[in-house]
Amino acid sequence: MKLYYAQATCSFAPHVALREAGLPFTLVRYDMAARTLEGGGSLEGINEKGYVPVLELDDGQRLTEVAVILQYVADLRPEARLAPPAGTMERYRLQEWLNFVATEIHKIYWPLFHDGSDAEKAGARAALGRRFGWVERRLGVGPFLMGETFTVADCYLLTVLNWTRAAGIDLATWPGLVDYRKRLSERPAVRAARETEGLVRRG
Ligand SMILES: N[C@@H](CCC(=O)N[C@@H](CS)C(=O)NCC(=O)O)C(=O)O
Repeated sequence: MKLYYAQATCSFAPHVALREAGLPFTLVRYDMAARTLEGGGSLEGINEKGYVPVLELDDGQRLTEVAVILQYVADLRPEARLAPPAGTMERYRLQEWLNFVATEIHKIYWPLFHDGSDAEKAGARAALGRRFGWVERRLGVGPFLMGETFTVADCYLLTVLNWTRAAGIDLATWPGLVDYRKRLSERPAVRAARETEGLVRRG
């Protein structure tokens, strides 16, 4: 399998999931600033929608959309317990989280990273703040979104929490989320993904 990714973007979530699952994969880097794809070609040539992540399967099929790629990866390695079995109520709970992170957090950042007006940026920060407060309450003292078990929903939430500083949001407002982010960042798969994407500060 091949994951098309861009540094520190939402593709970080499937990148971590692939490592958590212990699956073999290669990476192809998309440079968002230069709009170039490692090895040549264009991102649109890989995904007409023009964005990462794209997971290319060994038979050449390509899968897009973070929430779907995450579940696909989890289902390839059920013993890693990255998602409850399909058809169970717990699986719908996982999908509830994935959809929430995608539509109520991930996409709400848009004006903060794409030259939104000051009013749009303030609105986005306020909306994100309300959602972070709610997530913090839901997390309670449980280590992960689904309780005791780390799942692909955590891969996604961690990814979007990693953007707060760049978006001018002080995560310290939600100490529970600071702890959660720290806890997850210490996982070997997360460390390895950060290292590979060049996100580890040296010296
Ligand atoms: N709905 C898509 C959104 C993916 C998306 O927003 N990708 C961003 C990075 S987080 C991207 O590749 N942007 C390309 C660009 O801005 O050039 C998904 O869930 O996978």
